[in-house]
Amino acid sequence: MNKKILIILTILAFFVFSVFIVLNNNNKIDIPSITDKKESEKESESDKKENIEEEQPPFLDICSGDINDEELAEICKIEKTINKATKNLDASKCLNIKEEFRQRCIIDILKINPDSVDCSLFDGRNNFVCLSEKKYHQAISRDDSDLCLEIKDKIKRANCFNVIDKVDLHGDEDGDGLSFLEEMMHGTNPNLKDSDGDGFNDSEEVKNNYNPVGEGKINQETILVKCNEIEDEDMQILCKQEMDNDTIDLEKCYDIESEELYNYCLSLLESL
Ligand SMILES: [Ca+2]
Ligand SMILES: [Ca+2]
Repeated sequence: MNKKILIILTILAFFVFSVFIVLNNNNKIDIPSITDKKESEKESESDKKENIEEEQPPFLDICSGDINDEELAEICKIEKTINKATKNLDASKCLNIKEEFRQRCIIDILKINPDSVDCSLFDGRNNFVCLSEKKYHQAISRDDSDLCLEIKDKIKRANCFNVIDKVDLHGDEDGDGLSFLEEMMHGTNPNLKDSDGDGFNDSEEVKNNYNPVGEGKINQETILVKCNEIEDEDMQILCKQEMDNDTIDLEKCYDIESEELYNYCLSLLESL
């Protein structure tokens, strides 16, 4: 008997709860605030056409209406800004996004129209990424691998040749012991065994720390900085935390994940 009453009460409670949810949702839809109404009227007339074309992607569905979760609200804000920036091809909108998410915003626009982005809007790592990605997408959209050589990011440069000319990144066309990817990393000619014509082939020079595209040795001391030599104490700790062998390789500044250390690495590189 008690069990039956319990079941009936549970069903009743569920029913009342469902009705409450439905009514609540209907209220939200049926009674927009006056300002909302005015805004939407204003928008609906002029942007009707645009809105049809600018349908939001499905992931933004969860972002419509009131969001109570702070984290979700933040993500939605970023996604909406990126969505707007890419739709309008307006990279300046990416500046409204936190530094760590800005790169995705820039790249998303570059993928659609590389010519539309002014990379001077961005500084530091974002500027470097913007310039490299811009050249990469320009090269691909124009099917012009000559542009690949102008890409600053060496790995991206190799990928550019791989996509346009179908070059095998691990192949060794000139038989000098360096793969295509390695040739790109060292700035050597992948079709020439001895890029600088000094009588020593590229891989021999690289192995022995000689400059394969110029005179003399690569001076390791000028491109490596020991963490202990850094005067700024915080930076010294950061350096030890992030670097293998307690050493910053200035040639690899762009691979450093910490924004702070990355900027410091660049400042050292520029001071050489
Ligand atoms: Ca080679
Ligand atoms: Ca040589």
